[in-house]
Amino acid sequence: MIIKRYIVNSMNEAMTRIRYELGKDAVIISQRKIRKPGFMGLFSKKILEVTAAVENVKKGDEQVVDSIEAIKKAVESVKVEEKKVEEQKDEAKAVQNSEELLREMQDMKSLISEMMSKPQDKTPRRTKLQVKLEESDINEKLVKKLLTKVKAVEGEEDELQKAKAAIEKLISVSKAKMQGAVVLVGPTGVGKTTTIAKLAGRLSLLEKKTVGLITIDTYRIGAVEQLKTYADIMNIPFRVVFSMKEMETAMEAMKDCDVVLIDTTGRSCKNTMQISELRAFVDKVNTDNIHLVISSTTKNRDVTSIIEGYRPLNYNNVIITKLDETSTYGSVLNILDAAKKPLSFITTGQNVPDDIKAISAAEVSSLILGEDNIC
Ligand SMILES: Nc1nc2c(ncn2[C@@H]2O[C@H](COP(=O)(O)OP(=O)(O)OP(=O)(O)O)[C@@H](O)[C@H]2O)c(=O)[nH]1
Ligand SMILES: [Mg+2]
Repeated sequence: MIIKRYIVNSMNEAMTRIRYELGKDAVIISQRKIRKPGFMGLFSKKILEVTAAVENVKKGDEQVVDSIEAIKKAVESVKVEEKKVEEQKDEAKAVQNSEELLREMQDMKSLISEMMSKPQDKTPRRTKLQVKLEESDINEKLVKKLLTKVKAVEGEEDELQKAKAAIEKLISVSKAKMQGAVVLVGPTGVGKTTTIAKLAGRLSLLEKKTVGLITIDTYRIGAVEQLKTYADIMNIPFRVVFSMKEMETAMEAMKDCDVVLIDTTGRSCKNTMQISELRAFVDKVNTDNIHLVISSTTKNRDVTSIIEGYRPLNYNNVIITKLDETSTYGSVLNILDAAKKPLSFITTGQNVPDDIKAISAAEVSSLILGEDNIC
């Protein structure tokens, strides 16, 4: 007897193959619906397993051997089938496990995002005043200092008024007179020359003082045309000095001027050589009217290195420029607090001689707190 198993899509297909392979005498001994073996079989439609048998036409021993072989094969195929069913069960289990894992991960994910979106209760809430001070770009250290001061003040007035008073107390303005030699030092491009031109214009045109201009240009950069042009327009004496000797002669030549404004070329505050060279010139001038010029647009982080880098020049005033280029004025406070020197002027634009003024501590405070602005 020959027994053979067929995996087919339909009974028709089974019949055709059985007829062809086993002949017309073959009989179907079993049929059942199964799924395709393998992982993908789980998701496909069922197929048919048909087992058919036919009497062997061979005779004698041969027939016996064939029958035994056929039975062995049938047993084997049943075993294989059972193994496949077991494997399918395992795969189904694995799928179920990974689905569970996925669900757990999704739960965790939504839990985390829920936690992230909730306000962190541990960090103390920022008060309105703190937000205002921080938004004006006052540095962290000063914001803390101001908040402590505001808290310490007793009285009815609101926090903003207390803060305004506290800021005012931190600011000192200069009473320096524009008399004798006045030196401007500071980083490149902050507006030293423009400020000198503005001062020269005001002093000579409005205050009717006699003014002299000197530029210290040890590097012979030739960046003196700018000031020379202003000097020519205002009809005031102008000298460029390249050496200590020339410095002496220039000062001597202008000794009758009410004010001698001395411009310097920008130096890197990190280059101590350049700074000490400049110091020699400034010492020669022998004045206590030295102004550090610094821009209000200077990054907080750079303020300290500029303030400290120019310290050897013994500046005793600070001029803050380009207030028209910023919308927050906290940097004014940062600069003055770091320098511990009074503010002599602020500049508010490129127009010579208009865009310069001396400003009171109360006005600076109003600017910082947004009660006033420059433009
Ligand atoms: N917006 C604005 N620009 C200014 C102000 N002051 C100066 N500037 C401009 O800044 C640029 C540099 O000005 P300078 O006066 O040449 O600067 P400096 O400090 O003399 O520069 P160095 O001589 O190179 O060290 C120029 O384009 C000026 O017009 C200001 O108050 N506001
Ligand atoms: Mg200049």
